[in-house]
Amino acid sequence: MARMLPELFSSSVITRWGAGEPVLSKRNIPYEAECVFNAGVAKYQGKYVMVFRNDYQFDGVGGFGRCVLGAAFSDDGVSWSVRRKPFLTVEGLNDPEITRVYDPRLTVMDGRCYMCFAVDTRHGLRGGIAVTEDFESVDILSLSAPDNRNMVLFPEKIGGMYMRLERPMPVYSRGGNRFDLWASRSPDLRYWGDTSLVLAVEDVYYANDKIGPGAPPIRTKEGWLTLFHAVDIDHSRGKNGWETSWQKRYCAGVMLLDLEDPTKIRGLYREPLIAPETRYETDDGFRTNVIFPGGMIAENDGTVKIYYGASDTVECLATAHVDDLIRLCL
Ligand code: BMA
Repeated sequence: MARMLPELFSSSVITRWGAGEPVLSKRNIPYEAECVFNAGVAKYQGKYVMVFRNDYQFDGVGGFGRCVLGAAFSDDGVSWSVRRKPFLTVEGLNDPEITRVYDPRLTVMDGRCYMCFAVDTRHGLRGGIAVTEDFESVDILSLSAPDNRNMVLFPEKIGGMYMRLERPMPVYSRGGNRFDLWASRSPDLRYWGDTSLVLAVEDVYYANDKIGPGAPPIRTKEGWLTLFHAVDIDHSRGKNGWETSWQKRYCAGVMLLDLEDPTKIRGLYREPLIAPETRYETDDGFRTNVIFPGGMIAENDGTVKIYYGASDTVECLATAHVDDLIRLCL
């Protein structure tokens, strides 16, 4: 496919696992699956755990009849063994308002695995926070007011409060699809408030549409290493992927947030961290040119594993050294 303009490139600190081959795709799933992507990943009880989104039953135009969350486990973060049944479905949520559940993000805190996720409901999009012990059932702790999603939890209390990043969608006041990245605090993961703006779309030069959180942040000596997604749109691009009218591009960006007050940005890398470049990212798939980072694992040797959905179709992995990621931001 011809390159999109303006041309955007990944940082040279990024190495794609398998030269951009997926670490998880429909081929790995023991039940009906089509697009397997936008996963949350964490280390939990000595294993890597991944909760991924699986869209299937393509309607031939722009959507899928079904969307479920599946669970997979791994000893090395690369080879995954997928649980035989989906982990969470709309039916499993047992709430007639909810019509779709998607985009899971995992954070381990105090030995428990928390999952943020998005739901479409009959009255708007909501961001949820749940906790699971066994990846078979969840207890829902909170559901936001609509429209809000892309929530991620920090892995510890900060100043005595839980914190999350989130992306509300103010359709009137921002002039359409211009959405920014915000943070809120909570004493108990249930009641959220004290909300403030962290990063606005106009501060990301390679985005002209919207931004939002990506993977849950990880603590480094220089600040909270934080990924986000950043979207640009150009209506002259024409159709890309199987979808009939896809004209957006999603990149992964990186910033460092202040350790004591993560509503303050300590450093922001001005260029994309990961831009769509490989075959799975630009040519193959439902919505091409989408990099959607959802998981980040800091290894003891300084390697950071970054998991991202590619083209809303497969799940890929990139690595970088934590010092290089910090250096980009400062
Ligand atoms: C967003 C979400 C993501 C998806 C992205 C690109 O609005 O639906 O799950 O990856 O669009 O299609």
